[in-house]
Amino acid sequence: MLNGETNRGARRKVPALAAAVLAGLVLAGPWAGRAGAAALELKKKAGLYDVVLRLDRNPPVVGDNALELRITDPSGAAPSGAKVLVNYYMPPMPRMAPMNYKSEAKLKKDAYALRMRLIMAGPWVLIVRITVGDKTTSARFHIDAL
Ligand SMILES: [Cu+2]
Repeated sequence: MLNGETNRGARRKVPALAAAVLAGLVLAGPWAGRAGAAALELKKKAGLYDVVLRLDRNPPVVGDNALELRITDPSGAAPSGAKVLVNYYMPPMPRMAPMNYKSEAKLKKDAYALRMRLIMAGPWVLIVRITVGDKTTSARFHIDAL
């Protein structure tokens, strides 16, 4: 009796579980790309390197933006011992004090991370300088902060 009830209960749970798994697949499937749209992702070349820039805010905002840079060489590997400097600035505007900042992005797991504080809405230029050994290459990105 108790077993029967348990089994019936288990049988009843199967469709619910299947539905949950399907919902999970749907969420991880086409919708995952949609969730990813919450971040801004841009891709550029710096010499031979592919640089993928990712900002947690899309559009970028006035204030703090978490910046991540994924750098790979033509074989798909991350360069070892790279120093990554980010120079971000607003193109000069009339009656605007120069807004030009430099900061080193620090390697965290597989990406170089930096908290970037944008103090004004409008266009910003990001120059990512990658130094490996005595060689420096750079990539330039354009973003608009709201
Ligand atoms: Cu400005």
